Amino acid sequence: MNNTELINRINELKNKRNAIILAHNYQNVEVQDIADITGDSLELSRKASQTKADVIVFCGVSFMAETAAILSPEKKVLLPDTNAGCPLANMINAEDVIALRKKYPNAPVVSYVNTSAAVKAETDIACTSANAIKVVGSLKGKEIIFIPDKYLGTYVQSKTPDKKLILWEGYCPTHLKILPEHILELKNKYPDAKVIVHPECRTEVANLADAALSTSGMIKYAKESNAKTFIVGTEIGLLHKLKKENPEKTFLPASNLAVCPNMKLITLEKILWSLEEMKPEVLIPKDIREKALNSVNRMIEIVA
Ligand code: CIZ
Repeated sequence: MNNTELINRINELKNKRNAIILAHNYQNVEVQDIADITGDSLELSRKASQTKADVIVFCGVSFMAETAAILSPEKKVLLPDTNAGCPLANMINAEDVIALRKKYPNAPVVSYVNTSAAVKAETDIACTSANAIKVVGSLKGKEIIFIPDKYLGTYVQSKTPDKKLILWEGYCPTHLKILPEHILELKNKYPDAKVIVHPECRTEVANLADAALSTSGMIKYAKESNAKTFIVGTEIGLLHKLKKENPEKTFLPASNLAVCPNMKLITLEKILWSLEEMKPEVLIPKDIREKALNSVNRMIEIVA
């Protein structure tokens, strides 16, 4: 089947199943183009939960599909490739969180959305890169356990000096591929360009940026800025949406190496198979889902 045939068949099945297709900002271009909604993981999961769809096809990685399942227990959530995991999320498990709590009994646990449902179930409150500073700032007490991304944690710490964050040694291998020399080289060539990077980047990279922002934050910044050229330090999939929404502006990837191999596992063929067979389904045990929902809802209450 060629792409047009694949897309026609996907659309037929999508209507038959009353399904909605969500694509994360880091997805393959052709997947973003057929999605009903594109965005960051929380935005996608929240918007999908407000629809009447019976089925969510989540084109992203597993923790994102789990977040959708946490917020939409009455819907069937499909992740077209079960190998689409997240190395950062896999760097911490529920037992690690329990051990951290024992070591720091008075410190609340904030977990970045890039964690499994089982980890979220053991934490007090979730956060995204867009709201982490607000979430941390809302908590009482000085010591706060922040998991699992040490670079996002370091960035949040720099913005919340009255708190003491206890960090976990987690990192995103894709964002670590962006090096300070990549930014400096491009900045040298395009001195008027604005540098926007994701806070999962190395601290030396974040320190060179005009702004460290989530993917949704970068989309907003690019739209509102008067600058004509942007050096973008995140997974290169985001450039598709930036270019589409701002055709008169230029977006340069900080590094072409910043490609998440897990995100790119989702293809049109796999979306079609998923809709044909109605699997692989994301299933979360009820007790874990309910506890994880508490930590997600606490975040939503703070940022809503
Ligand atoms: O929450 C998300 O979608 C992630 C992992 C990144 C972002 O900034 O959108």
